[in-house]
Amino acid sequence: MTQPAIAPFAVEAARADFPLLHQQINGYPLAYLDSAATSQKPVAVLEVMDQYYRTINANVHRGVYTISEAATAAYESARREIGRFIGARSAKEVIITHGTTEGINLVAQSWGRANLRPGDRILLTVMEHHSNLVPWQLVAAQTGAVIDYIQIDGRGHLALDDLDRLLNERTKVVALTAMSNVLGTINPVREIAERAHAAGAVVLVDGAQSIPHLPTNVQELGVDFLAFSGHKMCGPTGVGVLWGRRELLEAMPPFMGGGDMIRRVTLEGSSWNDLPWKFEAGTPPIAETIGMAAAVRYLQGIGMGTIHERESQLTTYAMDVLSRIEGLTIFGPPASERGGLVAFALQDIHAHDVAALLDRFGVAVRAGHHCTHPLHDLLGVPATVRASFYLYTTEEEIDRLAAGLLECRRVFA
Ligand code: 7TS
Repeated sequence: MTQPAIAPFAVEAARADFPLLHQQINGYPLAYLDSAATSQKPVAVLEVMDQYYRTINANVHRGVYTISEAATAAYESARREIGRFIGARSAKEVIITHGTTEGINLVAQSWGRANLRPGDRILLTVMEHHSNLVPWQLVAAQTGAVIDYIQIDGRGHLALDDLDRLLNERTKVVALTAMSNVLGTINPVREIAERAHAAGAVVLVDGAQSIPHLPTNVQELGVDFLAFSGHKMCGPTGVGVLWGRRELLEAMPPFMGGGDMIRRVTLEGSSWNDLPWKFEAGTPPIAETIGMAAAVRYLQGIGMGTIHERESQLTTYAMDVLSRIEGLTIFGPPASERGGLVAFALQDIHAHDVAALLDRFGVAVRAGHHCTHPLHDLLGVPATVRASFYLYTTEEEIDRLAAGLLECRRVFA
């Protein structure tokens, strides 16, 4: 019996959902290859946000009038939808933040200051984005805790042998990215979480790069905190989620003080609201949260498994095409072991020169250290060029990247 053919991914149909993609830049069709920095937004998200502002815009949790109640209902329903998307047991565990960075700072300051003592260890990895390094450096300085780092091996994987050496009863927290924004490495979060828990540590995962691209279930991952951003997953900027285990969140003090996060305030002191509002001081990003839920529905409509498969195809294709360019060095593991991005250096041509020349052909890539100084120190380069893909990326755009790189070599080398 023959296997049923797998339908090819309908990339043109997906592209039709993203108005921004259909424009010319410098006389060429835009090839947007910077989705790891921020993704483009489908009409479904734009329309939901427009509709919110046109019909029910009002502050939440305050008014007793009709449109304020509608805004509150839409905001709370969006929270539940985003929670279900990651397998949260309860919407109480879903804290709306302004993005991944805020979520990690929340845990470092609230959980960290309450739980870390001098000499306690914080375990990070050298491939972390600055937003999963600096908040821990701040809380280490405040509490006297010490940071250890898991190194990476020559293939760009975490050196898990380090775990045996570095994990011990002083390790109170392990914080790591599920997917590197430079190497593309997909980390074995579940295995690390099991080992961290066995040593008595809590585990925070930076899901900024993984949530938009990989199916994720927090119960299966077995972690304690997960932070991610709306804007990298087809949603708007200015909104994100911190998911945390209820027992941990219940025990944590507030991160910021202000309206909405309190139960009662007197001139002598205050008591706190219930979860999740205890951590949501001030007016939340209402339209953005509703937009983020629309992005979740959009991604689910396509299917996270389908998105991951399509990106694997694109990454395999890109690594094949790029590896044929003489003088080009790709950093990180093989295509089968990474998410949809490729960072590279082209001879010793500066990454910014490469990106600027590519822009002349309408090809948008990111150049720089991508907020990972320690990782670039380790790679021994000041900057890399990064092309990153999403469900709307085409092979033709990757071909244009490659053609632009050949032109770079001709111009600069
Ligand atoms: N963690 C990782 C792994 C990231 O890639 C990013 C953003 C963040 C955290 C921070 O997310 P934010 O939404 O709070 O800013 N990464 C990138 C990037 O690679 N290029 O631009 C932003």
